[in-house]
Amino acid sequence: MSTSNAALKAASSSNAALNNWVAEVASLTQPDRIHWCTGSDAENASLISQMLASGDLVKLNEKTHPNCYLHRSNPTDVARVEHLTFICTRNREDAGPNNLWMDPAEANAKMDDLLRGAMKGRTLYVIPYCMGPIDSPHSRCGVEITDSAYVVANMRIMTNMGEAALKRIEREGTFVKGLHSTGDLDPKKRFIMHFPEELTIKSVGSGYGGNALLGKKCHALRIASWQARTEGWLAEHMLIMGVQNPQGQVHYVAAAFPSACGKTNLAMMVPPASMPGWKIWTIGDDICWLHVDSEGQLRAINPETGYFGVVPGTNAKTNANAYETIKKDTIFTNVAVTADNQPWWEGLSGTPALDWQGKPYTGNGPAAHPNARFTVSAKLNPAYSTMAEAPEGVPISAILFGGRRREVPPLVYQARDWGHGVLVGAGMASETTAAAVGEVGIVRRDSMAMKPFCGYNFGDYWAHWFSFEQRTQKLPKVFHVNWFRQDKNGKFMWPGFGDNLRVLKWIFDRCEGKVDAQDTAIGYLPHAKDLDVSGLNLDPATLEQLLSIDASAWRHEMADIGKYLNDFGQRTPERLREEHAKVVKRLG
Ligand code: GTP
Ligand code: SPV
Ligand code: MN
Repeated sequence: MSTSNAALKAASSSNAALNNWVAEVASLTQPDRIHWCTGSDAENASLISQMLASGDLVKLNEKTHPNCYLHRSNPTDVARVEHLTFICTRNREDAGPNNLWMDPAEANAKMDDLLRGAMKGRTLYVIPYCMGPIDSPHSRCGVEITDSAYVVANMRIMTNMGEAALKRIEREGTFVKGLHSTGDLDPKKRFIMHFPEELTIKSVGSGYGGNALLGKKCHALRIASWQARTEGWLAEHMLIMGVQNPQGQVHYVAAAFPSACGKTNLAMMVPPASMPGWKIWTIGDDICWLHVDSEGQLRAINPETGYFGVVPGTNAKTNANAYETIKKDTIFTNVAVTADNQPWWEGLSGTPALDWQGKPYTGNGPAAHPNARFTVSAKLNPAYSTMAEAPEGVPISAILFGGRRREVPPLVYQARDWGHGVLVGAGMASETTAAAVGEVGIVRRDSMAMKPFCGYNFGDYWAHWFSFEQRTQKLPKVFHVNWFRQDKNGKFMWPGFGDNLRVLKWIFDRCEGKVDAQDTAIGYLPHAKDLDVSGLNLDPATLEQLLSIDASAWRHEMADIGKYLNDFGQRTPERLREEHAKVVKRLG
């Protein structure tokens, strides 16, 4: 069958640019069929049964986990691949030392070679999607072309996918182009390429999460951060949550933690029993688009409609809301299963029968992959806030930065002002996790938790953050948190999870101007008496350690940050060096 004819016949949009692009891609990739996704229930049901037949999905126990499925990815394809992810700008400097770079012409040629004939025997799916509420001026649309039914099923949960998005694209005329093929899963032929100047993404050779669901990290962070810089807003790797006190007052908080460092858990947390009347509302768990409104208020929307969350560790104690949420209508990727076909992972009781690769579990190593994930609609979360659908977004009172650090950063501290806050975010570091391929537990700088996701030079990005001082007088307060301090025996010193609300309460009170703080060289720290530890079995010495700073360790930290800032040469804003110098001076 002639695919170019098929493409033209299948054209089902009034946008000529979109039809032409689909036809072009079809003639390059040579699919057997073209399917324009509508997002309907019937379409989803048909894709699911197709994937059950092909073995791409396994049905889980219908009694305990209704409408839940397991996808086992290729064992070489279980996480993001930062070493194969490129930003392809005309000028290399625009991508910056924080990104891998390739010349756009070279990258396009390389990808076209890999894509030629890649969809033979397969269906080419056209997925129109909208990141953000369908009626929000702050939302942005894209179209992903993929040959993976798993990608379609996930994009349906994670984005506003289908007819409404296509209508908006036809009305606006603009969209981000994302071309994805699973290829043959050969890691040597795997690349995730971004062309921010062309608003285009090309991804080949992986079917996994952030590599393949192009609306997520590729569009909503790498391409969107580029657009945001030109248009005057921010696209960030942040959760968004509402914190409500017993009097019913709500402050919205956005928090940037690196991958697998606690965003989903914080955004969905259940308050501890000793804090009655407090309530948490989830707006988003991974991505946040921030803009200044006409009153000068910084507001946030969540561009996603679902969660692609880390499964291991999730249980009724750590994250009861997530645990409840993923009991139905969930796609699990790379979890283990029990003898009666329930999904299983480390952190649950019971025993796994088959590991994440579907092999009998022998007791060696984890049964679920450490980066096993759930995909589930945000609306199933008991803490879901309908404000997640507000076209204008929610007003942000505080921004949190945080990493996974055994030592150095205290439990919480507050930046003196926005300028100092930019330094705190830029200087952030965290231990690497299983969310990306590579060694785990290595401390690295991860500015604003955007190291893998900023689509342009970090130097320019920091300058863009500073520019918000000129855009408004009403900027949120900035904090740094660290739930991951360890004692000499490698034990976490802070209980974390729901008990993190104790820290949020202090932050809440700082926003209200209700509590004072210790003025230290690195910023404002809580007085021990102001942190509510009632009902916690925390010895005073541990608390003291969590809330103090070691000047010598901090001098090292600041020296290391100074070196890091120098890596960006001329592009590092002078202002950032000044903020850095101020802290160095205060440390003496
Ligand atoms: P991405 O989806 O990769 O961006 O990650 P995330 O930031 O949403 O991380 P998530 O909330 O899924 O947490 C990842 C891991 O950190 C899980 O194994 C959690 O159990 C663990 N974790 C989360 N919060 C805490 C905490 O407060 N304390 C401790 N000790 N571990 C935590
Ligand atoms: C992350 O790695 O930060 C994730 C998962 O949220 S992925 O979608 O694979 O990027
Ligand atoms: Mn993430």
